[in-house]
Amino acid sequence: MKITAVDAIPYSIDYRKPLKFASGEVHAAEHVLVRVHTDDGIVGIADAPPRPFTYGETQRGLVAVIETIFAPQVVGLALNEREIVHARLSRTVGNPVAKAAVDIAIWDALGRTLDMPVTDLLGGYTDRMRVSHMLGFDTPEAMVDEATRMRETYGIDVFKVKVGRRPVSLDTAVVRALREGLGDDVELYVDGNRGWSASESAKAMSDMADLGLTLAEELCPADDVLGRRWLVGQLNVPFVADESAVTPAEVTREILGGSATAVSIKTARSGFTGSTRTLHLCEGLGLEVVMGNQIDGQLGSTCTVAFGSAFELTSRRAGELSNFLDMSDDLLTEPLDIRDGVLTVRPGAGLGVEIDPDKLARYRQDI
Ligand code: MUC
Ligand code: MG
Repeated sequence: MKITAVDAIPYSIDYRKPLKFASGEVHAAEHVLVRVHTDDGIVGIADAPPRPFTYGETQRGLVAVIETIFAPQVVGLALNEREIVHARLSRTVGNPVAKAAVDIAIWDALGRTLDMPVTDLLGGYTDRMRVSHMLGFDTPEAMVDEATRMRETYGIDVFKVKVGRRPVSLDTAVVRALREGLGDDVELYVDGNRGWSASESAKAMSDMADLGLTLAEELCPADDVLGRRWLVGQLNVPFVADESAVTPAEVTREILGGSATAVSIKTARSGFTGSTRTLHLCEGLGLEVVMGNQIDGQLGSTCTVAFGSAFELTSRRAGELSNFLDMSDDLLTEPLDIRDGVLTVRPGAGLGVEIDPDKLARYRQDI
């Protein structure tokens, strides 16, 4: 049960089509595979997707901080000493994706050691989540076509629409076209990645008031403290804190400050341990939560569905679980399968998935 080594392996897999949004764009999954080895010969895995435009972490930075700072802090600990792991990693400010991957790989190793699925260790509430698909910037026609294809092929009927361009009419036209093209049965919500000002956000939400949106996420920066509070106070849908509220302390600050009324939980940046803490805080505060997507591959999406299915509150809403569909390939031996708009948890010990060694050899960038 003792951790003997932690590897951080950079790899790159191209996207078939890039995902574009207000704070950046992603053309390739330049991620890091993290492996935690134990003295029993168990190997736990996790994916670390750097998002430089959001958190300042890069692929090379992830490898460096894991190898030089975090690995030495956890080697020698037992897999079940998770609170000690959390306390040691928390000494370092920032680096959320690097810490999350180390945490998740330890949970996976623990599940494999105990021969139990991680989702059952976490909570075991259900074994599935409805899927929400995230639509990146494009023309109204292309975005309606993509949503239609997702509905026809995978049964997905919940869509998060990226907004935050200028003029705001570029995006409000897209959301209107989606509502008209897909009808009233689909759920639509918007995510601005801080692209608009508070007044632009208010104008856009008022222009879209007849479109039945269910959530608005990070439309303007939380650092525009009074503007954001003014905006959130006038909306009649929950306002989701995503990149502004990564830790429980940040959630507390943003919610009590009136900057948000709901929270996006992303296992890619708070692991299973941090995500559990945030979730329980949200329960205590009576907040809605969304299981978000950090533009995850299949391993990351496996983690999101394992966590989201484990708890009642996280499984209420559709989770953002489908962006891996835009990747040209993946590392898993068996691809994830979205059917009838649902992704089920993989049965089996730990996360229940395996890395294909040939694919890792093809895509790794360190040899
Ligand atoms: C999201 O919900 O914002 C885009 C940037 C990022 O860090 O995550 C994605 C999705
Ligand atoms: Mg977001």
